[in-house]
Amino acid sequence: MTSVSAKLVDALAAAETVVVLTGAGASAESGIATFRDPDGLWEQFSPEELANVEAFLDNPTLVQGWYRYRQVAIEEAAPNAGHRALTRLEQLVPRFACITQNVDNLHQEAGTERVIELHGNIIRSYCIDCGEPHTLDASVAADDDPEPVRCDECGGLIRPDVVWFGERLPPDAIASANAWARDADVFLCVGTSAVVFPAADLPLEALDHGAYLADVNPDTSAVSGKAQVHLQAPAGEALPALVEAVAARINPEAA
Ligand code: BV8
Ligand code: ZN
Repeated sequence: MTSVSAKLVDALAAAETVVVLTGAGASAESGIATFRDPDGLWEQFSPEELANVEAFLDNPTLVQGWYRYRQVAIEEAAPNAGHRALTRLEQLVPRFACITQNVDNLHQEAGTERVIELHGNIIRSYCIDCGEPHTLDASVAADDDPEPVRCDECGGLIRPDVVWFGERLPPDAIASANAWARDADVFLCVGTSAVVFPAADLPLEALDHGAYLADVNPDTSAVSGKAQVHLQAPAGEALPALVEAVAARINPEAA
């Protein structure tokens, strides 16, 4: 039985506003590779080569192929117990927001209502010239067609609706995320190394505004040392146990 910290359960049970920031680790137990772990995406591919607009314009077929490859993995994946526990936590507390760096749509598929996507969503694509929404058909393997996928309207290149390095985050998403971080009574970091900005500023923003900060990560992240509690366990184990304890605290008769 994963140990849950009594102090964190107290803080969550008493909280008006709970905010969560998730990273690739939250989807690891759904079979989606993280970025920086030993077998992570950045082991095989480099962000410089693939996750920026220059690389895309240099070699659109390669970058489209890489996103199709990830889309296949994401379409085959299902939310894990960690995603589902966050959906339950949202139903237990008065105000809740899940801010995610993930582009895999798994929080939404787990039924979480308020999901703030900081880095976009891999399921959506659009034309870089006319902006027409489009889909990058994951079933078409990259090497089948050397020609990049183009817009039927204007012939422009189709790109995934994700935020690449060097690109501005969606202004409304980052503004909303900062507002929730400042309002948080409890701020939970789940499965993030917290090294990509401005997302990594959010837990610090919450701390500066008096939030109780917790980190759920089997390894040590850039915020573990600043957190009041570090649950060193996989999210799919730590979160169900934690939310169960909070539910029992909030309505003991239901427990
Ligand atoms: C911008 C979408 C400017 C695409 C992504 C300040 C200082 C230094 C650098 C910068 C700075 N400000 C900006 C920068 C540059 C850059 C940046 O931060 N670079 C870093 C690398 C130093 N930031 C940007 O470029 C941003 N844009 O600044 O624009 C601007 C402003 C105005 C106008 C014009 C321009 C854009 C950043 C977003 C890039 N896009 N993703 C795609 O997915 O393809 S980032 C991508 O990588 C993810 O979204 C995520 O954010 C990041 C990966 O981090 P994590 O998700 O945390 O994953 P990671 O693998 O690292 O860690 C996983 C963790 O989980 C580990 O700790 C592991 O232990 C843990 N774990 C594993 N298993 C489990 C687990 N935890 C729980 N349970 C488990 N089972
Ligand atoms: Zn177009």
